[in-house]
Amino acid sequence: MGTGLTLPHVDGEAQRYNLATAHLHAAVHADPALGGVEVRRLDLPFSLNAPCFDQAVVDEVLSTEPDWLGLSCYCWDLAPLLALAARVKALHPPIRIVAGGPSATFEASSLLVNHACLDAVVRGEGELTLRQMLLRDDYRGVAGVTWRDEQGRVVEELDRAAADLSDLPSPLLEGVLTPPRQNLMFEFSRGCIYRCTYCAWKGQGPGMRFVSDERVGHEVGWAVEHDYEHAFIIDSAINHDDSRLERFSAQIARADPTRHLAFSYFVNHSLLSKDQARALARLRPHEITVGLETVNVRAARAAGRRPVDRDEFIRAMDLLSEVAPATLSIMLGMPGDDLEGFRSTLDFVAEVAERKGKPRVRMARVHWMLIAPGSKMWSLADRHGLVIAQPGVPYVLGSSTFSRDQLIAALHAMREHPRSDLFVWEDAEPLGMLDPALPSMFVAGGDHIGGRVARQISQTEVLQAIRPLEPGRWLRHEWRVGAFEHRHGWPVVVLEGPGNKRVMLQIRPRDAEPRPLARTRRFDLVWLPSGGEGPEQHRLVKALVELIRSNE
Ligand code: B12
Ligand SMILES: C[S@@+](CC[C@H](N)C(=O)[O-])C[C@H]1O[C@@H](n2cnc3c(N)ncnc32)[C@H](O)[C@@H]1O
Ligand code: SF4
Repeated sequence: MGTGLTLPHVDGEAQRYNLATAHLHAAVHADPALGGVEVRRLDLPFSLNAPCFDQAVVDEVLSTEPDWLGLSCYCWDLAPLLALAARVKALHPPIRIVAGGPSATFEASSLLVNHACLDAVVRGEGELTLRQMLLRDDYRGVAGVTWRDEQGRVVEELDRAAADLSDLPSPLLEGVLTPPRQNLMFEFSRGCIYRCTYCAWKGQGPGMRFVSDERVGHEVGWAVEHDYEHAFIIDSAINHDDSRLERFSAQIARADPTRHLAFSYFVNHSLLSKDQARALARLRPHEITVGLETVNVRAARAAGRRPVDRDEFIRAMDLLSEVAPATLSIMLGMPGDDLEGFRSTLDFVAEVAERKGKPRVRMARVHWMLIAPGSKMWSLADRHGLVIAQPGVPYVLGSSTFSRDQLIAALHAMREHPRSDLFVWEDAEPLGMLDPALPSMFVAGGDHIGGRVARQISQTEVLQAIRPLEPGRWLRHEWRVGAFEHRHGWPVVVLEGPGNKRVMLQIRPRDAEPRPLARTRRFDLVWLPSGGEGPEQHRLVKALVELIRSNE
């Protein structure tokens, strides 16, 4: 089969990448029956400030000569991806364009009705569906797919049963993904035991599924071998199941006996026990996030969550403090919440933080409420008088209990709170939607959209930074400067050595990175993996950093 499949994913910012397309790539790669399918994942530069793709991107997609184009759609990139798809289809009509991801899953029919460029939408998990489509070289009749027939009618195939995660290959172990050093993500389970009304986190099917214990060990082993220092476990929480947590932490301890890797993950406070804390203590902690969300009973009820029992929460934080101080996460603008309720939540965070003994709270991340399409709250929006931002990220800009003015007052309450030092504001975007003067008052500090706006760095700036080096120039021991490359929107200086050895040093704007290899007056320098990082590469990268410093 000579099928080419191109999966564009967008990553115009610091360390982001699309994990979904890596999973899909791995699934195709590991299937011997799909040996003839060539998958190309394209990293498309994209900025949330100017969410569109230019002609160069269209050309890049077409240059891969794909038979299929797969779009991985989230609320922040759905519109630009659809516009891109329309242009690609116009220039190359035989291509079959398939959309997937959370922002396609729950709007499959309307997307097909409104976007003639789309041939099909894959609902939910994509690995098995995509494999089957490629095997048949057709989307018709494949479970999990919605498509449009020749008469323009939308056909919805049956839902696909959730996959057994032990049947799905790992993108890391399959060799199709080498994440940026600062952003290794592990997915050890899918699903959640809860059904918060505002969440569409794997809205399909109940319960949770886990990868095998061996897979946990192998992926952690891979990360240690590749000298990663940090991993983010994206699971809804890692302590939903006692015996699973016990086995899981034992696997990690075996695979990383020197605790080289630090972990960031979510825990569910209502399940924390002494035994769980002991199991968690085996993992070197980086950031342990606990969803407090709100202490307002009405808001919790509207969210479908059990109202927080303050004493129980405090006991859980006491236990967790033996492992590490937690990051609490709370939300602003929850349906049913109001200014007073939000203030009480801020006060409760401060109360927990001020408990004597080991520090309980590292910080509290404050998220601006958004209502995911496909969630229950999406269909209850009118009942709660929700004003939802559209298009793009569906932020709540007001509700029947929390007016727009009160939301602004809540921002001030946070800033003027005696423990304002605890609160890290995550989302800059909705501020400008409420009042154009607000963004300058509040700096978004989290790693979400607002915190990171990519400054472009030109080739001239790079040439100046590394002068007198330039592409083509020979160095000692048969090394030379290769052509500049671009990753995630920023330039990479490449050194090429004998035997295909490479050194890749990325130049990012200063303070774009939490922990770069080196920070100079103007830049954050990030050493990208290139398959071999021996002593020779260490020396070269160090010399490059020194050169950039001395040129400044
Ligand atoms: C990791 C993660 C992040 C990371 C990285 C995000 C990134 N840029 O990739 C961080 C922390 C930065 C983040 C931030 C945000 N996130 Co987030 N995040 C996730 C999380 C936990 C995992 C996503 C993931 O990679 N999963 C693993 C892959 C394998 O699963 P998947 O994405 O579902 O993909 C499968 C299918 O959807 C399908 N599929 C996907 N693409 C395609 C394409 C094709 C062609 C096919 C056939 C199938 C297919 O197949 C895949 C494999 O089965 C999800 C929740 C979840 N567990 O899904 C939320 C989630 C994606 N995030 C969400 C949101 C809203 C946000 C924020 C806007 C929140 C905020 N308030 O700031 C920000 C903004 C992101 C940005 N652009 O900057 C929502 C998205 C809702 C939507 N409809 O788009 C989710 C679903 C959580 C939720 N509340 O429901 N997030
Ligand atoms: C991405 S979730 C993952 C952790 C965990 N599964 C949870 O929800 O408790 C981390 C935090 O994001 C916030 N969050 C979740 N859904 C949200 C939504 N729809 N709008 C705004 N913030 C949200 C909550 O504060 C939550 O604790
Ligand atoms: S918001 Fe978090 S806890 Fe609630 S259902 Fe979604 S993943 Fe689970």
